[in-house]
Amino acid sequence: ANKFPVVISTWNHGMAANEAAWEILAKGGHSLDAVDAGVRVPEGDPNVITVGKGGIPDASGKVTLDACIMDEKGRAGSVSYLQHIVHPVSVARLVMEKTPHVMLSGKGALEFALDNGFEKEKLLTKARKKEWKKWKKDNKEFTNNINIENVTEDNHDTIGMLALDEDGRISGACTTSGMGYKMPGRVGDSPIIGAGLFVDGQVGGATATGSGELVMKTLGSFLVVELMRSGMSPDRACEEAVRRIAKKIPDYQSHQIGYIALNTKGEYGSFCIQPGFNYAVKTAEQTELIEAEAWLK
Ligand code: SD4
Repeated sequence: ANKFPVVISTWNHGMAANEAAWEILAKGGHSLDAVDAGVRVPEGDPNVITVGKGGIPDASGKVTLDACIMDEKGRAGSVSYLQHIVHPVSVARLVMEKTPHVMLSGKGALEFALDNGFEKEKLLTKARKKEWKKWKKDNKEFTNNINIENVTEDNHDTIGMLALDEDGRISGACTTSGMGYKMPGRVGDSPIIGAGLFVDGQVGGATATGSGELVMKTLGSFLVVELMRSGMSPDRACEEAVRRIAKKIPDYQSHQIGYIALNTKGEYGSFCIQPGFNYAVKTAEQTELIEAEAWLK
């Protein structure tokens, strides 16, 4: 029996996102439409506090979004440091489909979005503004702290999603407001093709969540896909990419990274640094939240 369609995505909010993706996959739709629709759910949900609307702002109180998307043909689109737009993933998709480029950033990305019918919206909600004001009061001196306190509990909501449709086409998307209270101008791994997300139509896809700097330094998602190309299972490929971080990055123990991966046979897996990372899986028979195996026990 076919192990697909299948969709997987990071964290608890992946459950609702998978449902939206499944509506498209169940009808025989394209995985690209599925991941776009899927990750738009947390992007539009003000209670998901590190994706889209309602995301935690940077240290200066601005909500700046990073996102990317990739399909089975290896096409890719990305936006970084995008402000005022609720659905950066859909802007990234337009970059892929309507421009000769892969990535648009900042003001240019915003202008491109507005020119293409996206509306300017307020992304900083009252709740996030209140928390930010308190954070500012308590942290008069800004420390560029990207360690574990910033990526556990409430602040771990980057969504990365991978889907394999009925016709065996794989696509992926990744979208985030990034590390909470990040340095103004900081861009993480999520919009970087090969870091936060990578898809190869012949092999599979991978996506990352956690301290983006560690993922960028090891080009994690690309690494996971290349390991799967050489024959590793999704689980072991994710583990090996975490091992690479543990080998190369001295203070990795104070960070969380979670990888998820899906191959073109429909097999999926994950691995993380710290216990506590989970991901959502949806197939015709299965709707499940799975606890990832961790490097540190
Ligand atoms: C970033 N990787 O901006 C994102 C943040 C994240 O779970 O995934 N948090 O570095």
